[in-house]
Amino acid sequence: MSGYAAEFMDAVRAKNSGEPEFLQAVAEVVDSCNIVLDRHPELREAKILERMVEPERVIIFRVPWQDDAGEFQINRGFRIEMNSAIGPYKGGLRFHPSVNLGILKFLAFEQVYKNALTTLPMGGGKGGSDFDPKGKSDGEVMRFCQSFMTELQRHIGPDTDVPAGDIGVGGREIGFLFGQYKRLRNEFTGVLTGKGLNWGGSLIRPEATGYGCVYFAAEMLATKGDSLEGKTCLVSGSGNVAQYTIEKILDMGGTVVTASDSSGFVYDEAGIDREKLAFLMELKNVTRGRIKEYADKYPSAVFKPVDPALDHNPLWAIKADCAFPSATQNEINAADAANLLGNGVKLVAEGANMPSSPDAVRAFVNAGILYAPGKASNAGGVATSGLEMSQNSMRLSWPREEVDERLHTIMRNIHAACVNAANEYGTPGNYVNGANIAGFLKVAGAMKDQGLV
Ligand code: NDP
Ligand code: 2IT
Repeated sequence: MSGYAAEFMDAVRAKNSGEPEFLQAVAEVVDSCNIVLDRHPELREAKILERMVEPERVIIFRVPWQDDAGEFQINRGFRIEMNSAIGPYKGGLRFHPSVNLGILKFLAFEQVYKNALTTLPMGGGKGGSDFDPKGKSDGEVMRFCQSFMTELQRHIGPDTDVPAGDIGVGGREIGFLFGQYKRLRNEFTGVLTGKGLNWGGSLIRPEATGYGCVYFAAEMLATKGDSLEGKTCLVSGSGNVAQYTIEKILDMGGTVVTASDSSGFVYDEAGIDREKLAFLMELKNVTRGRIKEYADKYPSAVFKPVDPALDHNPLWAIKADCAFPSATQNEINAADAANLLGNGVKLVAEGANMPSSPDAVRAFVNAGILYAPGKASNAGGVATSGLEMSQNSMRLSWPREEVDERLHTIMRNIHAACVNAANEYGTPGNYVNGANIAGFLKVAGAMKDQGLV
Protein backbone atom coordinates (compact mmCIF):
# COMPACT_ATOMS: atom_id res chain seq x y z
CA MET A 1 0.00 0.00 0.00
CA SER A 2 1.30 3.45 -0.78
CA GLY A 3 0.25 7.11 -1.07
CA TYR A 4 -3.47 7.70 -0.67
CA ALA A 5 -4.27 4.12 0.42
CA ALA A 6 -1.61 4.11 3.15
CA GLU A 7 -2.69 7.51 4.49
CA PHE A 8 -6.31 6.47 4.38
CA MET A 9 -5.59 3.29 6.37
CA ASP A 10 -3.54 5.23 8.93
CA ALA A 11 -6.54 7.46 9.54
CA VAL A 12 -8.96 4.52 9.78
CA ARG A 13 -6.60 2.75 12.19
CA ALA A 14 -6.31 5.81 14.40
CA LYS A 15 -10.09 6.14 14.63
CA ASN A 16 -10.93 2.46 15.06
CA SER A 17 -8.17 1.08 17.25
CA GLY A 18 -9.13 -2.08 19.07
CA GLU A 19 -11.21 -3.31 16.12
CA PRO A 20 -8.76 -5.64 14.32
CA GLU A 21 -11.39 -7.50 12.27
CA PHE A 22 -12.91 -4.24 11.01
CA LEU A 23 -9.47 -2.91 10.04
CA GLN A 24 -8.72 -6.22 8.28
CA ALA A 25 -11.91 -6.02 6.22
CA VAL A 26 -11.34 -2.36 5.32
CA ALA A 27 -7.68 -2.89 4.35
CA GLU A 28 -8.66 -5.60 1.86
CA VAL A 29 -11.27 -3.41 0.16
CA VAL A 30 -8.93 -0.41 0.04
CA ASP A 31 -6.17 -2.56 -1.44
CA SER A 32 -8.52 -3.75 -4.21
CA CYS A 33 -10.19 -0.41 -4.89
CA ASN A 34 -7.19 1.94 -4.94
CA ILE A 35 -6.88 1.40 -8.68
CA VAL A 36 -10.59 2.26 -9.11
CA LEU A 37 -10.04 5.58 -7.33
CA ASP A 38 -7.03 6.28 -9.60
CA ARG A 39 -9.30 5.83 -12.61
CA HIS A 40 -12.21 7.71 -11.01
CA PRO A 41 -10.79 10.77 -9.19
CA GLU A 42 -14.36 12.07 -8.80
CA LEU A 43 -15.04 9.23 -6.32
CA ARG A 44 -11.95 10.17 -4.33
CA GLU A 45 -13.02 13.84 -4.30
CA ALA A 46 -16.50 12.83 -3.13
CA LYS A 47 -14.78 11.04 -0.18
CA ILE A 48 -16.75 7.88 -0.95
CA LEU A 49 -14.34 5.53 0.85
CA GLU A 50 -14.09 7.88 3.85
CA ARG A 51 -17.89 7.80 4.11
CA MET A 52 -18.13 4.04 3.58
CA VAL A 53 -15.98 3.26 6.63
CA GLU A 54 -18.15 5.41 8.90
CA PRO A 55 -21.38 3.57 9.80
CA GLU A 56 -24.50 5.67 9.14
CA ARG A 57 -25.64 4.71 12.63
CA VAL A 58 -24.55 2.42 15.49
CA ILE A 59 -27.05 1.35 18.12
CA ILE A 60 -25.80 -0.24 21.36
CA PHE A 61 -28.24 -1.27 24.05
CA ARG A 62 -28.73 -3.18 27.28
CA VAL A 63 -30.50 -6.55 27.08
CA PRO A 64 -31.74 -7.63 30.51
CA TRP A 65 -33.37 -11.05 30.92
CA GLN A 66 -34.06 -13.64 33.58
CA ASP A 67 -32.61 -17.16 33.48
CA ASP A 68 -34.40 -20.35 34.52
CA ALA A 69 -32.95 -20.09 38.04
CA GLY A 70 -34.57 -16.67 38.40
CA GLU A 71 -31.26 -14.82 38.27
CA PHE A 72 -31.04 -11.52 36.33
CA GLN A 73 -28.69 -11.58 33.33
CA ILE A 74 -27.41 -8.60 31.34
CA ASN A 75 -26.10 -8.77 27.78
CA ARG A 76 -25.12 -6.12 25.28
CA GLY A 77 -27.10 -5.70 22.04
CA PHE A 78 -25.92 -4.05 18.82
CA ARG A 79 -27.17 -3.00 15.41
CA ILE A 80 -24.76 -1.45 12.92
CA GLU A 81 -26.62 0.41 10.16
CA MET A 82 -23.67 0.71 7.82
CA ASN A 83 -24.89 1.91 4.43
CA SER A 84 -28.33 2.51 2.90
CA ALA A 85 -27.25 3.85 -0.51
CA ILE A 86 -28.91 1.07 -2.50
CA GLY A 87 -31.68 -0.11 -0.18
CA PRO A 88 -32.81 -0.65 3.42
CA TYR A 89 -30.09 -1.90 5.80
CA LYS A 90 -29.96 -5.70 5.48
CA GLY A 91 -27.89 -8.29 7.28
CA GLY A 92 -27.92 -10.90 9.99
CA LEU A 93 -27.86 -11.01 13.76
CA ARG A 94 -25.09 -12.96 15.50
CA PHE A 95 -25.49 -14.33 19.03
CA HIS A 96 -22.09 -15.53 20.25
CA PRO A 97 -19.98 -14.71 23.33
CA SER A 98 -17.21 -13.30 21.08
CA VAL A 99 -19.50 -10.60 19.62
CA ASN A 100 -18.23 -7.04 20.02
CA LEU A 101 -18.45 -3.76 18.15
CA GLY A 102 -15.42 -4.41 15.92
CA ILE A 103 -16.63 -7.84 14.80
CA LEU A 104 -20.08 -6.53 13.92
CA LYS A 105 -18.58 -3.53 12.09
CA PHE A 106 -16.46 -5.88 9.96
CA LEU A 107 -19.52 -7.98 9.18
CA ALA A 108 -21.66 -4.91 8.37
CA PHE A 109 -18.89 -3.49 6.16
CA GLU A 110 -18.56 -6.74 4.19
CA GLN A 111 -22.34 -6.94 3.94
CA VAL A 112 -22.51 -3.63 2.04
CA TYR A 113 -20.46 -4.99 -0.90
CA LYS A 114 -21.99 -8.46 -0.72
CA ASN A 115 -25.51 -7.11 -0.91
CA ALA A 116 -24.55 -4.89 -3.86
CA LEU A 117 -23.21 -7.97 -5.68
CA THR A 118 -26.57 -9.77 -5.36
CA THR A 119 -28.07 -7.16 -7.76
CA LEU A 120 -30.99 -6.75 -5.31
CA PRO A 121 -31.84 -3.42 -3.62
CA MET A 122 -30.36 -3.99 -0.16
CA GLY A 123 -28.07 -1.77 1.91
CA GLY A 124 -25.76 -3.25 4.53
CA GLY A 125 -26.15 -3.83 8.26
CA LYS A 126 -25.36 -6.34 10.98
CA GLY A 127 -26.21 -6.81 14.61
CA GLY A 128 -26.27 -9.22 17.48
CA SER A 129 -25.26 -9.80 21.04
CA ASP A 130 -22.62 -11.40 23.24
CA PHE A 131 -25.40 -13.73 24.44
CA ASP A 132 -24.45 -17.43 24.14
CA PRO A 133 -27.45 -19.58 23.17
CA LYS A 134 -25.38 -22.74 23.79
CA GLY A 135 -26.67 -24.67 26.79
CA LYS A 136 -29.65 -22.34 27.29
CA SER A 137 -33.20 -23.68 27.51
CA ASP A 138 -35.78 -22.70 24.87
CA GLY A 139 -37.44 -20.53 27.53
CA GLU A 140 -34.22 -18.67 28.24
CA VAL A 141 -33.58 -18.12 24.53
CA MET A 142 -37.15 -16.85 24.13
CA ARG A 143 -36.88 -14.41 27.03
CA PHE A 144 -33.55 -13.14 25.72
CA CYS A 145 -34.94 -12.68 22.18
CA GLN A 146 -38.01 -10.86 23.50
CA SER A 147 -35.87 -8.46 25.52
CA PHE A 148 -33.49 -7.92 22.58
CA MET A 149 -36.39 -7.12 20.24
CA THR A 150 -38.08 -4.84 22.78
CA GLU A 151 -35.28 -2.35 22.08
CA LEU A 152 -34.39 -3.29 18.49
CA GLN A 153 -37.98 -2.80 17.24
CA ARG A 154 -37.55 0.99 17.54
CA HIS A 155 -34.83 0.95 14.91
CA ILE A 156 -35.96 -1.56 12.27
CA GLY A 157 -38.81 -2.04 9.82
CA PRO A 158 -39.48 -3.57 6.40
CA ASP A 159 -38.39 -0.37 4.59
CA THR A 160 -35.72 0.64 7.12
CA ASP A 161 -33.65 -2.29 8.34
CA VAL A 162 -34.35 -6.00 7.89
CA PRO A 163 -32.32 -8.36 10.13
CA ALA A 164 -31.91 -12.13 9.63
CA GLY A 165 -29.87 -14.99 11.09
CA ASP A 166 -26.14 -15.58 11.43
CA ILE A 167 -24.07 -17.57 13.95
CA GLY A 168 -26.30 -18.59 16.85
CA VAL A 169 -29.45 -17.21 15.22
CA GLY A 170 -31.53 -19.74 13.27
CA GLY A 171 -35.20 -20.49 12.78
CA ARG A 172 -35.93 -20.75 16.52
CA GLU A 173 -34.49 -17.33 17.34
CA ILE A 174 -36.06 -15.62 14.29
CA GLY A 175 -39.44 -16.99 15.45
CA PHE A 176 -39.11 -15.50 18.94
CA LEU A 177 -37.80 -12.19 17.54
CA PHE A 178 -40.62 -11.95 14.98
CA GLY A 179 -43.29 -12.78 17.56
CA GLN A 180 -42.14 -9.98 19.85
CA TYR A 181 -41.86 -7.44 16.99
CA LYS A 182 -45.41 -8.23 15.87
CA ARG A 183 -46.73 -7.98 19.41
CA LEU A 184 -45.09 -4.62 20.11
CA ARG A 185 -45.83 -2.99 16.75
CA ASN A 186 -49.12 -4.70 15.93
CA GLU A 187 -47.84 -5.22 12.37
CA PHE A 188 -47.35 -8.42 10.37
CA THR A 189 -44.59 -7.34 7.98
CA GLY A 190 -41.44 -8.63 6.34
CA VAL A 191 -39.24 -7.10 9.04
CA LEU A 192 -37.05 -10.18 9.41
CA THR A 193 -35.98 -12.85 6.93
CA GLY A 194 -35.39 -16.52 7.56
CA LYS A 195 -38.95 -16.79 8.85
CA GLY A 196 -40.86 -20.07 9.13
CA LEU A 197 -42.56 -21.28 5.96
CA ASN A 198 -46.11 -20.83 7.19
CA TRP A 199 -45.55 -17.30 8.52
CA GLY A 200 -43.89 -15.50 5.64
CA GLY A 201 -40.62 -17.37 5.12
CA SER A 202 -39.25 -18.33 1.73
CA LEU A 203 -38.58 -21.82 0.49
CA ILE A 204 -34.82 -22.38 -0.04
CA ARG A 205 -33.79 -19.63 2.45
CA PRO A 206 -32.43 -22.23 4.93
CA GLU A 207 -30.45 -23.93 2.15
CA ALA A 208 -29.45 -20.75 0.30
CA THR A 209 -26.02 -19.84 1.71
CA GLY A 210 -24.62 -23.36 1.37
CA TYR A 211 -26.26 -24.08 -1.98
CA GLY A 212 -25.17 -20.69 -3.30
CA CYS A 213 -21.57 -21.26 -2.23
CA VAL A 214 -21.44 -24.57 -4.06
CA TYR A 215 -23.09 -23.04 -7.17
CA PHE A 216 -20.36 -20.39 -7.09
CA ALA A 217 -17.64 -23.05 -6.73
CA ALA A 218 -19.09 -24.96 -9.69
CA GLU A 219 -18.96 -21.76 -11.79
CA MET A 220 -15.31 -21.24 -10.89
CA LEU A 221 -14.43 -24.84 -11.75
CA ALA A 222 -16.32 -24.53 -15.05
CA THR A 223 -13.92 -21.75 -16.11
CA LYS A 224 -11.25 -24.50 -16.09
CA GLY A 225 -13.51 -27.06 -17.79
CA ASP A 226 -13.80 -28.85 -14.44
CA SER A 227 -16.60 -29.77 -12.00
CA LEU A 228 -17.17 -31.03 -8.45
CA GLU A 229 -17.76 -34.58 -9.69
CA GLY A 230 -15.37 -36.90 -7.87
CA LYS A 231 -13.72 -34.11 -5.85
CA THR A 232 -12.72 -34.62 -2.22
CA CYS A 233 -13.90 -31.64 -0.17
CA LEU A 234 -13.16 -30.26 3.28
CA VAL A 235 -15.98 -28.41 5.06
CA SER A 236 -15.58 -26.68 8.42
CA GLY A 237 -18.47 -25.85 10.73
CA SER A 238 -21.61 -27.92 11.14
CA GLY A 239 -24.25 -25.20 11.32
CA ASN A 240 -26.63 -23.81 8.73
CA VAL A 241 -24.04 -22.97 6.08
CA ALA A 242 -21.95 -26.14 6.48
CA GLN A 243 -24.97 -28.48 6.39
CA TYR A 244 -26.34 -27.24 3.07
CA THR A 245 -22.87 -26.91 1.58
CA ILE A 246 -22.41 -30.62 2.26
CA GLU A 247 -25.85 -31.41 0.78
CA LYS A 248 -25.17 -29.54 -2.48
CA ILE A 249 -21.65 -31.01 -2.84
CA LEU A 250 -23.27 -34.46 -2.62
CA ASP A 251 -25.82 -33.41 -5.29
CA MET A 252 -22.92 -32.44 -7.55
CA GLY A 253 -21.03 -35.71 -7.11
CA GLY A 254 -18.35 -34.61 -4.63
CA THR A 255 -17.28 -36.27 -1.37
CA VAL A 256 -17.11 -34.35 1.92
CA VAL A 257 -14.77 -35.82 4.53
CA THR A 258 -14.90 -33.29 7.39
CA ALA A 259 -17.23 -31.23 9.58
CA SER A 260 -16.43 -29.31 12.77
CA ASP A 261 -17.65 -27.21 15.65
CA SER A 262 -15.83 -25.16 18.26
CA SER A 263 -14.82 -28.34 20.15
CA GLY A 264 -12.99 -29.99 17.23
CA PHE A 265 -13.59 -31.77 13.94
CA VAL A 266 -14.52 -35.16 12.53
CA TYR A 267 -12.64 -36.77 9.65
CA ASP A 268 -14.74 -39.37 7.88
CA GLU A 269 -12.57 -40.87 5.17
CA ALA A 270 -15.56 -42.79 3.78
CA GLY A 271 -17.41 -39.52 3.22
CA ILE A 272 -20.46 -37.92 4.82
CA ASP A 273 -23.29 -39.54 2.87
CA ARG A 274 -26.97 -38.49 2.99
CA GLU A 275 -27.81 -40.71 5.95
CA LYS A 276 -24.88 -39.33 7.95
CA LEU A 277 -25.82 -35.78 6.93
CA ALA A 278 -29.36 -36.36 8.22
CA PHE A 279 -27.83 -37.48 11.53
CA LEU A 280 -25.60 -34.39 11.61
CA MET A 281 -28.60 -32.11 10.98
CA GLU A 282 -30.61 -33.77 13.74
CA LEU A 283 -27.59 -33.55 16.07
CA LYS A 284 -27.01 -29.84 15.44
CA ASN A 285 -30.54 -28.51 14.84
CA VAL A 286 -32.68 -30.62 17.17
CA THR A 287 -30.67 -32.24 19.98
CA ARG A 288 -28.04 -29.46 19.77
CA GLY A 289 -25.18 -31.87 20.56
CA ARG A 290 -21.42 -31.79 19.92
CA ILE A 291 -19.64 -32.99 16.77
CA LYS A 292 -17.86 -35.83 18.63
CA GLU A 293 -21.19 -37.69 18.70
CA TYR A 294 -20.87 -38.14 14.92
CA ALA A 295 -17.64 -40.11 15.42
CA ASP A 296 -19.25 -42.05 18.29
CA LYS A 297 -21.99 -43.16 15.88
CA TYR A 298 -19.98 -43.76 12.71
CA PRO A 299 -16.84 -45.91 13.11
CA SER A 300 -15.45 -44.67 9.76
CA ALA A 301 -14.92 -41.27 11.42
CA VAL A 302 -12.35 -40.03 13.90
CA PHE A 303 -12.83 -37.03 16.21
CA LYS A 304 -9.96 -34.60 16.75
CA PRO A 305 -10.47 -32.16 19.62
CA VAL A 306 -9.17 -28.60 19.29
CA ASP A 307 -5.55 -28.49 20.46
CA PRO A 308 -4.74 -24.94 21.58
CA ALA A 309 -1.01 -25.75 21.52
CA LEU A 310 -1.05 -26.13 17.72
CA ASP A 311 -0.33 -23.17 15.40
CA HIS A 312 -2.61 -24.66 12.75
CA ASN A 313 -5.91 -26.53 12.41
CA PRO A 314 -5.26 -30.16 11.35
CA LEU A 315 -8.61 -30.14 9.49
CA TRP A 316 -6.93 -28.05 6.76
CA ALA A 317 -3.97 -30.47 6.62
CA ILE A 318 -6.12 -33.28 5.19
CA LYS A 319 -5.46 -33.86 1.51
CA ALA A 320 -8.36 -32.56 -0.60
CA ASP A 321 -9.22 -30.88 -3.90
CA CYS A 322 -11.59 -28.24 -2.52
CA ALA A 323 -12.11 -26.43 0.78
CA PHE A 324 -15.29 -24.75 2.02
CA PRO A 325 -14.58 -22.89 5.29
CA SER A 326 -18.06 -22.42 6.80
CA ALA A 327 -17.56 -21.72 10.52
CA THR A 328 -16.17 -18.30 11.41
CA GLN A 329 -13.70 -15.47 10.69
CA ASN A 330 -9.95 -16.09 10.51
CA GLU A 331 -10.29 -19.87 10.80
CA ILE A 332 -7.63 -20.37 8.09
CA ASN A 333 -4.24 -18.85 8.96
CA ALA A 334 -1.00 -18.78 6.94
CA ALA A 335 0.02 -22.25 8.18
CA ASP A 336 -3.38 -23.70 7.22
CA ALA A 337 -3.19 -22.08 3.78
CA ALA A 338 0.30 -23.56 3.30
CA ASN A 339 -1.01 -27.00 4.28
CA LEU A 340 -3.94 -26.76 1.85
CA LEU A 341 -1.71 -25.57 -0.99
CA GLY A 342 0.97 -28.17 -0.15
CA ASN A 343 -1.67 -30.86 -0.59
CA GLY A 344 -2.66 -29.47 -3.99
CA VAL A 345 -5.96 -27.78 -3.18
CA LYS A 346 -7.56 -26.43 -6.39
CA LEU A 347 -10.38 -24.36 -4.96
CA VAL A 348 -11.28 -22.51 -1.76
CA ALA A 349 -14.85 -21.13 -1.61
CA GLU A 350 -15.74 -19.25 1.56
CA GLY A 351 -19.13 -19.99 3.11
CA ALA A 352 -18.19 -18.09 6.27
CA ASN A 353 -17.46 -14.36 6.40
CA MET A 354 -13.71 -13.59 6.17
CA PRO A 355 -12.58 -17.09 7.24
CA SER A 356 -9.12 -16.62 5.71
CA SER A 357 -6.54 -14.36 7.37
CA PRO A 358 -4.86 -11.73 5.14
CA ASP A 359 -1.73 -13.93 4.85
CA ALA A 360 -3.87 -16.89 3.82
CA VAL A 361 -5.71 -14.80 1.21
CA ARG A 362 -2.39 -13.61 -0.23
CA ALA A 363 -1.12 -17.21 -0.39
CA PHE A 364 -4.22 -18.39 -2.28
CA VAL A 365 -4.16 -15.47 -4.71
CA ASN A 366 -0.41 -15.77 -5.36
CA ALA A 367 -0.75 -19.52 -5.93
CA GLY A 368 -3.34 -18.79 -8.63
CA ILE A 369 -5.89 -21.30 -7.30
CA LEU A 370 -9.63 -20.68 -7.60
CA TYR A 371 -10.23 -18.63 -4.46
CA ALA A 372 -13.63 -17.03 -3.75
CA PRO A 373 -13.96 -14.46 -0.95
CA GLY A 374 -17.05 -14.84 1.24
CA LYS A 375 -18.66 -11.61 0.12
CA ALA A 376 -19.07 -13.22 -3.31
CA SER A 377 -19.45 -16.93 -2.59
CA ASN A 378 -21.71 -16.72 0.48
CA ALA A 379 -23.99 -14.03 -0.95
CA GLY A 380 -26.69 -16.60 -1.77
CA GLY A 381 -28.07 -16.40 1.78
CA VAL A 382 -28.75 -12.70 1.76
CA ALA A 383 -29.81 -12.85 -1.91
CA THR A 384 -32.54 -15.31 -0.95
CA SER A 385 -33.43 -13.06 1.97
CA GLY A 386 -33.95 -10.39 -0.69
CA LEU A 387 -36.24 -12.80 -2.52
CA GLU A 388 -38.11 -13.41 0.76
CA MET A 389 -38.60 -9.61 1.07
CA SER A 390 -39.97 -9.46 -2.48
CA GLN A 391 -42.42 -12.28 -1.79
CA ASN A 392 -43.53 -10.61 1.46
CA SER A 393 -44.12 -7.31 -0.37
CA MET A 394 -46.23 -9.09 -2.97
CA ARG A 395 -47.94 -11.20 -0.29
CA LEU A 396 -47.33 -14.42 -2.15
CA SER A 397 -44.77 -17.23 -2.15
CA TRP A 398 -42.86 -18.73 -4.99
CA PRO A 399 -42.39 -22.50 -5.37
CA ARG A 400 -39.12 -24.14 -4.35
CA GLU A 401 -37.88 -24.61 -7.92
CA GLU A 402 -38.45 -20.96 -8.75
CA VAL A 403 -36.52 -19.65 -5.73
CA ASP A 404 -33.69 -22.15 -6.34
CA GLU A 405 -33.48 -21.16 -10.01
CA ARG A 406 -33.37 -17.45 -9.08
CA LEU A 407 -30.65 -18.18 -6.50
CA HIS A 408 -28.65 -20.14 -9.07
CA THR A 409 -28.95 -17.32 -11.61
CA ILE A 410 -27.87 -14.73 -9.02
CA MET A 411 -24.78 -16.80 -8.12
CA ARG A 412 -23.89 -17.14 -11.83
CA ASN A 413 -24.27 -13.37 -12.22
CA ILE A 414 -22.13 -12.62 -9.16
CA HIS A 415 -19.47 -14.92 -10.59
CA ALA A 416 -19.58 -13.14 -13.93
CA ALA A 417 -19.47 -9.70 -12.24
CA CYS A 418 -16.33 -10.73 -10.31
CA VAL A 419 -14.62 -12.14 -13.41
CA ASN A 420 -15.45 -9.05 -15.48
CA ALA A 421 -14.34 -6.52 -12.84
CA ALA A 422 -11.09 -8.43 -12.25
CA ASN A 423 -10.40 -8.42 -16.01
CA GLU A 424 -11.32 -4.77 -16.46
CA TYR A 425 -8.96 -3.67 -13.68
CA GLY A 426 -6.03 -5.79 -14.86
CA THR A 427 -6.04 -8.72 -12.44
CA PRO A 428 -7.74 -11.59 -14.31
CA GLY A 429 -8.70 -14.54 -12.12
CA ASN A 430 -8.48 -12.48 -8.91
CA TYR A 431 -11.92 -12.90 -7.35
CA VAL A 432 -10.94 -10.79 -4.33
CA ASN A 433 -10.37 -7.73 -6.48
CA GLY A 434 -13.33 -8.64 -8.69
CA ALA A 435 -15.79 -8.85 -5.79
CA ASN A 436 -14.51 -5.75 -4.01
CA ILE A 437 -14.43 -3.62 -7.16
CA ALA A 438 -17.82 -4.71 -8.53
CA GLY A 439 -19.50 -4.19 -5.14
CA PHE A 440 -17.72 -0.90 -4.51
CA LEU A 441 -18.61 0.60 -7.88
CA LYS A 442 -22.32 -0.04 -7.45
CA VAL A 443 -22.51 1.47 -3.96
CA ALA A 444 -20.13 4.34 -4.82
CA GLY A 445 -22.22 5.32 -7.85
CA ALA A 446 -25.38 5.42 -5.74
CA MET A 447 -23.69 7.48 -3.02
CA LYS A 448 -22.36 9.96 -5.55
CA ASP A 449 -25.83 10.36 -7.12
CA GLN A 450 -27.42 11.01 -3.72
CA GLY A 451 -25.11 13.85 -2.67
CA LEU A 452 -23.28 14.42 0.58
CA VAL A 453 -25.28 12.36 3.06
P1 NDP B 1 -24.37 -21.53 12.83
O1 NDP B 1 -24.51 -20.92 14.17
O2 NDP B 1 -25.50 -22.28 12.24
O3 NDP B 1 -23.10 -22.48 12.79
C1 NDP B 1 -21.83 -21.99 13.12
C2 NDP B 1 -20.84 -23.13 13.09
O4 NDP B 1 -19.51 -22.61 13.18
C3 NDP B 1 -20.99 -24.08 14.26
O5 NDP B 1 -20.57 -25.34 13.88
C4 NDP B 1 -20.08 -23.46 15.30
O6 NDP B 1 -19.62 -24.35 16.29
C5 NDP B 1 -18.93 -23.01 14.43
N1 NDP B 1 -18.28 -21.86 15.04
C6 NDP B 1 -18.83 -20.66 15.32
N2 NDP B 1 -17.96 -19.86 15.92
C7 NDP B 1 -16.84 -20.57 16.04
C8 NDP B 1 -15.58 -20.28 16.59
N3 NDP B 1 -15.30 -19.08 17.12
N4 NDP B 1 -14.64 -21.24 16.51
C9 NDP B 1 -14.92 -22.45 15.97
N5 NDP B 1 -16.09 -22.79 15.44
C10 NDP B 1 -17.04 -21.86 15.48
O7 NDP B 1 -23.93 -20.32 11.88
P2 NDP B 1 -23.96 -20.24 10.27
O8 NDP B 1 -23.75 -21.58 9.68
O9 NDP B 1 -25.17 -19.47 9.91
O10 NDP B 1 -22.71 -19.29 10.01
C11 NDP B 1 -21.41 -19.80 9.69
C12 NDP B 1 -20.62 -18.74 8.98
O11 NDP B 1 -21.30 -18.38 7.76
C13 NDP B 1 -20.44 -17.41 9.73
O12 NDP B 1 -19.19 -16.86 9.37
C14 NDP B 1 -21.56 -16.54 9.17
O13 NDP B 1 -21.27 -15.17 9.32
C15 NDP B 1 -21.52 -16.98 7.71
N6 NDP B 1 -22.71 -16.72 6.91
C16 NDP B 1 -23.94 -17.15 7.30
C17 NDP B 1 -25.04 -16.92 6.49
C18 NDP B 1 -26.39 -17.45 6.82
O14 NDP B 1 -27.30 -17.28 6.00
N7 NDP B 1 -26.59 -18.13 7.96
C19 NDP B 1 -24.93 -16.16 5.24
C20 NDP B 1 -23.58 -15.80 4.88
C21 NDP B 1 -22.53 -16.07 5.71
P3 NDP B 1 -20.26 -24.27 17.76
O15 NDP B 1 -21.66 -24.73 17.60
O16 NDP B 1 -19.41 -25.16 18.60
O17 NDP B 1 -20.17 -22.83 18.17
O1 2IT C 1 -23.65 -12.84 6.42
C1 2IT C 1 -24.76 -12.90 5.83
O2 2IT C 1 -24.87 -12.59 4.65
C2 2IT C 1 -25.90 -13.39 6.60
N1 2IT C 1 -25.75 -13.77 7.75
C3 2IT C 1 -27.27 -13.41 5.97
C4 2IT C 1 -27.89 -12.04 6.04
C5 2IT C 1 -29.33 -11.96 5.58
O3 2IT C 1 -29.86 -10.84 5.71
O4 2IT C 1 -29.89 -12.93 5.09
